[in-house]
Amino acid sequence: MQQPNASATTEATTTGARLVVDALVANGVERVFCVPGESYLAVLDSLSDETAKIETVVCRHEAAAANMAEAIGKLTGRPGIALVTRGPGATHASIGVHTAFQDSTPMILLIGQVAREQMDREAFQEIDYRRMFGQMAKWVAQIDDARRVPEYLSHAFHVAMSGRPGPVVLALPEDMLSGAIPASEAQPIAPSAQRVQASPSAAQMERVRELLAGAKKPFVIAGGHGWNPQACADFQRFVENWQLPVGLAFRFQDTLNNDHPNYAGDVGLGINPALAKRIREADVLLALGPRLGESTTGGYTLFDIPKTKQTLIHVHQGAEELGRVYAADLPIVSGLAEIAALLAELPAPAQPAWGGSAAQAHEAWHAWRKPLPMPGDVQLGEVMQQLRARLPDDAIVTNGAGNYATWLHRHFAYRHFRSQLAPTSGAMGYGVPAAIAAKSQYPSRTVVALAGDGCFMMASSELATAMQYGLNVVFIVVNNAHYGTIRMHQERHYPNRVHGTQLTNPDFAAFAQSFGAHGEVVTTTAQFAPALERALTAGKPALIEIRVTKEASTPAATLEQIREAGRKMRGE
Ligand SMILES: Cc1ncc(C[n+]2csc(CCOP(=O)(O)OP(=O)(O)O)c2C)c(N)n1
Repeated sequence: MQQPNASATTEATTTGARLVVDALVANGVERVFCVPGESYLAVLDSLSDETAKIETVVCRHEAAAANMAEAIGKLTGRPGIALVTRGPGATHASIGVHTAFQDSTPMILLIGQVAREQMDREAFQEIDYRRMFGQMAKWVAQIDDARRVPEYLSHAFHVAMSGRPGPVVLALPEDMLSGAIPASEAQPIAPSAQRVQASPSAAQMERVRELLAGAKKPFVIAGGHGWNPQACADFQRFVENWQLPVGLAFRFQDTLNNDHPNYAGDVGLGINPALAKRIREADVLLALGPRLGESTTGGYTLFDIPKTKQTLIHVHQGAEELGRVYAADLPIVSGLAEIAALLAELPAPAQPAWGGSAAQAHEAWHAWRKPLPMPGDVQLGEVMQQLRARLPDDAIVTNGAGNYATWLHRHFAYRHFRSQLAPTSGAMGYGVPAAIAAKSQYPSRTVVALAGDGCFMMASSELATAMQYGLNVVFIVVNNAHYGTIRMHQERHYPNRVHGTQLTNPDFAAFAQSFGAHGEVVTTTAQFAPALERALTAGKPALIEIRVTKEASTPAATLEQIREAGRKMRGE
């Protein structure tokens, strides 16, 4: 007698969760960062079958998990993956998505969503992520049909890495993840996604050559996401052949070795006035990769809007970014590796009219790097130079937002591609998780997280994550017992009316020790180098608290001077 449904009972089944994990494996994902939630238990369960291929790094806060995924995207050029629960988890994680968007970083945020049958009732922790992340993500989708998981994941990887890279958010309804479906009905898993980028045309390259060859005072600003070691090497060859001075866009200071004789400094917040002058006076400007956003243009003051005085060649990976603020004379949509390879071969004039200007610009950078004396017993500029002298060239140094970072940007020199992890979005709380992610990705590289006391406390619970996974990051906390950047603005606009910027802090060394990490305090410049040595050789995560005075507001100004400058500005 024939058995009813014999084939159905024996047919292999799969789940949405299994297909999600299969797609991660197919894309070579090595680790995911998460805070668990009941909404995506099925994904955790599938991940538990793949521990040989994918490490699950469990974090203490979703902001940190998302920042870690973002940092992996910055470091590797392939999307970092964060997994969070619905509502509260997704809202916490949103800062990492915002940073990935502003920094053009490939990243995928996977969110457990309420079950399909509960949707649109404002069920427990329900959010419509398409609306929530609409402006913040490059693409947001919800996968309602488990059979189509392979298609959505493949698209997510492609979108995150291609054109102008960015974050993708995928909402995964709980029952879609856990319900069994016949394996034969599911789409096959796509092969690993490839980055899709345009290349410039031969005519465009010829025009680049003509414009540069006709220049008297050309200048290059390089940066943006999308470089790789080969692209950087090609770029270096190009600027050497053409003897061009090079500035690096805000927080993309590791695109060219800063010790290179053509390096002119960073084009970011607190720019060297001599460099700003050089850029303003340039006749041909090649912007290679950066967006020319607010921080790279001195708050949109470096160039005329919409038509720059300089002949502008703007190369960007996304067409939508060209002409956004500045109407370029020669806009080029291209991947950076693609154009760098062609630039390396671009025939250069034997005796360029601007010969010697790169050397002058580099000299000016050296002068700018010399630390100025600051109030108090710790000279942060010298500390940054000591840090540079002790760290290997490929060490990764991370930071978040705060005036403390201006000493790093000004006095430290980045010598290796992707040795800087810092948010152009200006997000506090980034440096600590980014450093932990970097150490998990490159265990043999030295990783240092520089943070202000405010910045550090936004992610300090992740010390537990560093301990849990044996990730020996050195955390340096510059403690001035206030939100110094905001106090600076406060003194400038509302002199002597200090409100909402004071902080009472823990004993940071004891705090680190309570996690089992090494911790110590530095109160003079001379104490830093030996403390760094002990931290680097502690054999466990280590924290150095550097106590500085509030008066040391920026590398060039005291609070008192800022207050006075504010008064003058208002004509008081
Ligand atoms: C997530 C986030 N919240 C608030 C701000 C606004 N903000 C910018 S810098 C800053 C103070 C940073 O303080 P701290 O880390 O102690 O560094 P400091 O400026 O004192 O060197 C604040 C509150 C921000 N950029 N990011």
